[in-house]
Amino acid sequence: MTDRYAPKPEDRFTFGLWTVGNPGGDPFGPAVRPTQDPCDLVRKLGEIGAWGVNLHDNDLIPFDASASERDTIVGNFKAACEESGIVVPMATTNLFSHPIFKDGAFTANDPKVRAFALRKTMDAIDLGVELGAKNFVFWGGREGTESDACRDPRTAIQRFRDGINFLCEYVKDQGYDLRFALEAKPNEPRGDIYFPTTGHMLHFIETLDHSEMVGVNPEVAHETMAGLSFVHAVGQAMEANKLFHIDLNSQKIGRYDQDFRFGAEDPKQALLLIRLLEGTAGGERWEGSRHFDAHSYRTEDIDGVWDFARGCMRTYNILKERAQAFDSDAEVKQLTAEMVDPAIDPLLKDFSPQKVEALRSLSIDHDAIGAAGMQWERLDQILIEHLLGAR
Ligand code: GLT
Ligand code: MN
Ligand code: MN
Repeated sequence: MTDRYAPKPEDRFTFGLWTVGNPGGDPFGPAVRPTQDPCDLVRKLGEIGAWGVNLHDNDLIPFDASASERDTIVGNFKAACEESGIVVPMATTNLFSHPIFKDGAFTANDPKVRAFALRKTMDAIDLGVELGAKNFVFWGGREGTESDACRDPRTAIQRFRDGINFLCEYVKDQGYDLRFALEAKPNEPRGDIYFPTTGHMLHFIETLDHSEMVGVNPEVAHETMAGLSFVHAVGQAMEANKLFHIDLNSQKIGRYDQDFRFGAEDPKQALLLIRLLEGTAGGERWEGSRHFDAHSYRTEDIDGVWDFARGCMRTYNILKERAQAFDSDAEVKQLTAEMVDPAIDPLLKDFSPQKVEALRSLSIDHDAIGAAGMQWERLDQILIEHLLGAR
């Protein structure tokens, strides 16, 4: 019997080398799993049905590697990807682990640090393009403060803009086909990180010299840490044509960045997210990678890591089926049918003095409208029943 939830290449599921390779260390204890060879990770990803793998420069190439060591490592990695049918759709730079970045990379006060960050990122861009990446992520984990006495936040924003503008020009100058995706996070590892939410990033992007090359990479856990609706953030990014990449995982509100298995904490929100991405309620399907930026619990050994990875993909496909069932439910269609009033709708946009008059002369029974129930309780119960497989 075929498993209808089995991942297929067209599902476009991707994992980071840093996700399935996460050895389980945390601020209170060391690694609990052995370091895995990136080529082995890629082979295993191919085996379990993933489509792609994403990486930071230093997930593959050690920070201090020589040019010839780098070339050997990259050659072996490319061969492993080809053998396994795995692509590399996204790459990024590690601008957070080395102590030089302890007070930021592009926003650091020391120009030498900012120069080092630009150099390292250009190298990582070259690597990403060599591996076939079309998206390049910027997660500024160290771009923030504990004490704002050290820097005017306006200066930090200007420096970050200078850095991204410089790198956009680098990409153009090299003739690369590459876009940037900016990833927000409110805090951790810094006390506060600049551009804490996807909304902040969306505004910042509009101030760039080549804003058309730059979009966002929202992450479930990061938006949830900020206490915000991930579905709304992704919806706003999609509406602006700025959803370039997405980090799927799960997270309890108000905690550290948990990066749990997709769907583990809030399956209802995960279903609503998939509904948006897959366009089951109407609207265009989003065609990018379904990237899992998550890792296995620290309680697990290597087998548990692959249970985790299979679980991310399986939950996505189960919830996709549930979202399709919900949106083809006749009662849902009836409850959510768009209310159209040809006499009123044209008055609601494109100002004219005549429309002001027409709006003022409309007869609207506000008390009757205010008294009528919306039936969203009924609608949400139907959603829950689809989610639980009871309908
Ligand atoms: C790091 C972070 C993630 C980012 C990765 C890309 S690195 O694991 O926690 O949210 O997406 O830099
Ligand atoms: Mn992320
Ligand atoms: Mn995270």
